[in-house]
Amino acid sequence: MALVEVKVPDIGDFKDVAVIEVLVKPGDTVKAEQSLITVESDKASMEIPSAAAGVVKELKLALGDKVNEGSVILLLEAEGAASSAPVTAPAPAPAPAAAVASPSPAPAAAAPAGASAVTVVVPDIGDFADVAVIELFVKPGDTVKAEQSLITVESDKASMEIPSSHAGVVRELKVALGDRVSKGSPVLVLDAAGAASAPAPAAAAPAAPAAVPAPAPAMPPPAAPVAAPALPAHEPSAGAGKLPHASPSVRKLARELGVPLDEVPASGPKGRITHDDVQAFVKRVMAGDAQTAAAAKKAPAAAPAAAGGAFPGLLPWPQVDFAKFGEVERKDLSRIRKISGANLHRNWVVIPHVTNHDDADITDLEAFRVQLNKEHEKSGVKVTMLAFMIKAAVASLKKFPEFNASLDGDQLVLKKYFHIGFAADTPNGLVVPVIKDADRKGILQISQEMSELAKKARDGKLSPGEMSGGCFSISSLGGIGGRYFTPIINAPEVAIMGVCKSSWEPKWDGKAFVPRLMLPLSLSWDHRVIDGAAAARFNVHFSSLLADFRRIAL
Ligand code: CAO
Repeated sequence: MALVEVKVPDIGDFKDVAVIEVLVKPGDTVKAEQSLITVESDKASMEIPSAAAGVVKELKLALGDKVNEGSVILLLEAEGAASSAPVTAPAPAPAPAAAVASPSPAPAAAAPAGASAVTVVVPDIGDFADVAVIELFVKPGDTVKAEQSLITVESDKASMEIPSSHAGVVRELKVALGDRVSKGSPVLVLDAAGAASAPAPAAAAPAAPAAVPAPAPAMPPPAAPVAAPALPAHEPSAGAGKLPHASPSVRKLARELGVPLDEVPASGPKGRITHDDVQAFVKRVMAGDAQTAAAAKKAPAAAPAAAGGAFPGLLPWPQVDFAKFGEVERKDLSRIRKISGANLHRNWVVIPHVTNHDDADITDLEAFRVQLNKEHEKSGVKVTMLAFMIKAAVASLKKFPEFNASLDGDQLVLKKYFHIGFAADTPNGLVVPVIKDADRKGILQISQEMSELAKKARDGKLSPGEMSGGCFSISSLGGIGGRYFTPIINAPEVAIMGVCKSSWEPKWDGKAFVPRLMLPLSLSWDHRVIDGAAAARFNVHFSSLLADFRRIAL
């Protein structure tokens, strides 16, 4: 065993930056590449990894200290070193992910797109090329300042916020979540403040900074300290469940509001805490919803495999070397699965779910559906049971308004609009496109929209707008099979209808058993908002509408 000084490696343009987080303490065992501290400038933050594995003997800095390349972070009793004399750790072979991805501070370029319109493009972002857009901070109509963050991009090593080159009003977004961008890709078109008579330089012209404000791209925190190839990809990063993963502007917002980031449940990709998460946390606390806040505190940000003990008092997630038992293959989770997984996990943990099961007699409705499809064979529109259920959901929400609601602290937000989401199974995971204003649409129009949205979902082309604003969701496994299940509520909605495959069953009509086509229903509801009696009534009403669809008109 040898004592090793672990120092701040080459961190590019970062000079004299403050230590804002110390992630280890004396006695902790750390792995090589595990994050030790987070440093932050006014524009960016970065986690500094350990150059070696070992046990922390002494911290050589404290919160608030300013550090540079070469500053000593801590003394480590390094694993496997022969000498016991203090030595200086070798410069970490893999540079920290953030430093690898360090963007050059070149100004963002802009190009004119009309009298006063400028196209804000991705500036020189160093080694970042073809990186995914994972957060959009602005929308059309928003007023932005020069240097305000517009989007976050993320590679497999690090993430980075892209700032605006101009102040102005957003006219049009040129990117959507999941799009891939490189230097020069258009981000948005801006009606630039005072830009009408001041033509901006050509796109990607960082050499002409005079006409363009010079926003240095914000420097990212690396996605996780496991970025370096030295560590097996599947190895859970120590303490990953505790390290808040957030961009610099989110950290700044949290500091301004006094929000402890490590207590904020994350909804972003890779367990990233977003602006909305911080705001939602503040709202909950301000509303005094202690129960929700406490539950939210405990909701782990990441998948259980990475959470390892995120629930105090529970055993850590089992770490098993599966290869010991037989051949295995490791596959990264898709982006959609990670996002939906984090949302489903939060909803399951935070919402007190109850599920009521019932059956609807759809004998007559199925006959009508078959006839309708024959009549409209040539139109190319296929009507499935789901379209009728969307209409039945609208009528039921009208009769039971507390199902068309969302909790906001101590208040219930009752919605006067009727946007119905439907779960769609895609090769990359589950998404929930939304049929907007379903109350104003007929069965054929709903069927048509549904098939278009389902196709877009399968092709990975749904826009965020097509997946937002839902009031109530339907999850239909009817095309596949099964009997009943317990769907997870799609927060902030308060109920979801799960549907399985209909089957012919003998039903007693008072004189004889007759064959009836029965549709199994599973309604999950939020017990903070809805009571069991209301849920049973909702199901009975929903079933009665499907049993006799003329009742929809009542
Ligand atoms: N009972 C019996 N048959 C049913 C049925 C039901 N409840 N619902 C649909 N079917 C039939 C359809 O009529 C169709 O039959 P034909 O091919 O003979 O015409 C077949 O099943 C396939 O239907 P579909 O699944 O393509 O169409 P849909 O409108 O019912 O569903 C969509 C569309 C996108 C919702 C669906 O394809 C899908 O992705 N379902 C999975 C949703 C999911 O994963 N939910 C679980 C989420 S976890 O909470």
